[in-house]
Amino acid sequence: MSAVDELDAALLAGKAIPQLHLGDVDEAYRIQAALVERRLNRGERLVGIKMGLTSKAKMAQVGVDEVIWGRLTSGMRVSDGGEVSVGGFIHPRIEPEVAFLIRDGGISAIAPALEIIDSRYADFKFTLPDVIADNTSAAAFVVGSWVPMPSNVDNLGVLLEMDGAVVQAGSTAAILGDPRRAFEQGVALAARYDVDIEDGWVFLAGAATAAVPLAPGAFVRAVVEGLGTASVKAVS
Ligand code: OOG
Ligand code: MG
Repeated sequence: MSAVDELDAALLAGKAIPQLHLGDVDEAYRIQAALVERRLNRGERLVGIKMGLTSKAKMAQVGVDEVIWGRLTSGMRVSDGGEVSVGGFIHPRIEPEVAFLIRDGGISAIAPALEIIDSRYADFKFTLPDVIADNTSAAAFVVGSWVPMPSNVDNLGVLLEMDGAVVQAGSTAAILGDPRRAFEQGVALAARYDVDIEDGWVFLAGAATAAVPLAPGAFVRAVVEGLGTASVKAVS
């Protein structure tokens, strides 16, 4: 089986595979593109891009210390305050993010967000090219209400709450010093890999804190100072 076949089978079956030990980043992005193409052929649409490992907390959690990017599809989007079915995932984790709304190649609004990641590799063990090929562990995401860009977004408090208790706390400063830097890098990376960013796309800047395991029954909320909240209920 090819890497694309293996990763797609793991996604569809909700069953982990051993890490692939891929060695080349450009090859890994080609695998990612082909893997996401399978989802598009099954009726999904591209709705945005996501950055990963833009904070030290995330880099430390998975032992990879380079910024990565992945593709977001319509099938991953969960409405704010809605339910996400996690039964088909392997070992889902959830993390607080900020999202940008893209218009004319720039940022037109910002929102608190949640990302659910679910590495298709056993124990979340992967090399940099492995995680890139696996579409940067993307599984689902929630975007809160869009609000106008404040003049500064480089030090907003970020909380991740589970069933009302704070389980992670951080700041948008953790995201490359300023999440707008993640946007700039993401736009540059997308151009390098021939991705045409479209109006209305969502841009996830990367988690500000480490991710936490997500089990059915949990109610999770991201709170970003001055922006509001994004929430989701995990169901089986
Ligand atoms: C890789 C995905 C990282 C983020 O926000 O840093 C990511 C992983 O942690 O499995 O989405
Ligand atoms: Mg993320």
